[in-house]
Amino acid sequence: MIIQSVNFVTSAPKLSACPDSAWPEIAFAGRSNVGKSSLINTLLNRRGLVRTSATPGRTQMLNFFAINEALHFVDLPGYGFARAPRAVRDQWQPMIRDYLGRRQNLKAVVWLLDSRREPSREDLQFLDWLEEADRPTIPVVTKTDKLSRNELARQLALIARVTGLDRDVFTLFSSVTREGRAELWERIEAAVGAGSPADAEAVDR
Ligand SMILES: Nc1nc2c(ncn2[C@@H]2O[C@H](COP(=O)(O)OP(=O)(O)OP(=O)(O)O)[C@@H](O)[C@H]2O)c(=O)[nH]1
Ligand SMILES: [Mg+2]
Repeated sequence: MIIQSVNFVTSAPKLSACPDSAWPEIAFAGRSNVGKSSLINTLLNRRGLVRTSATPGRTQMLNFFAINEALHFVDLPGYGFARAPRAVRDQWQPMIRDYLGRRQNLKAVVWLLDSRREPSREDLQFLDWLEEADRPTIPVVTKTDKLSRNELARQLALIARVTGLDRDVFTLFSSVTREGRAELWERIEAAVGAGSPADAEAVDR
């Protein structure tokens, strides 16, 4: 995909506040600090577009971005941030489950796991919700630059075992080295269903 325009659209606190749009939509989910915002910025070649921060859990809403006036990316609020205020945590689960279960134009969820961590109870719960909602899922392992190839192979085996997924389903990604960027774009384009083979090769590198 050649990226001609990227615009922030809105932050929605619940499903009913999401943009009324027929554009296909791709959501990005994972625990707080897993690297969602960094990954979206890397995909879009826009360094500061999606706010990345060292303070986990700041983004508590569904953040919509318009790509080429044809596609929405949604940065979902991260889970696993125990210190968020109680009221915020109580709202999070119904908001996310509503969105996953009922958002019509949602084509796939890019699900991020940190390469250095064992998947948590919350990661596995989120995977259950994706399966319940019957959403196409694109699993990604992030921050691969932080591990040696040996360590990465070991972690990938652990992640595959704990999630019950085949290790080949994970795209390895780094926002530092940009490893995995082209592969992830291909998977996103396949999910959106837009891509002729020519389109897929035109990924903006
Ligand atoms: N080395 C390395 N650091 C990364 C990578 N991706 C993200 N980070 C760092 O990890 C921290 C969290 O990244 P974010 O992209 O803000 O993570 P997030 O999932 O959006 O976090 P929340 O919005 O708080 O849930 C930041 O300090 C990033 O610079 C990566 O691929 N490699
Ligand atoms: Mg973020």
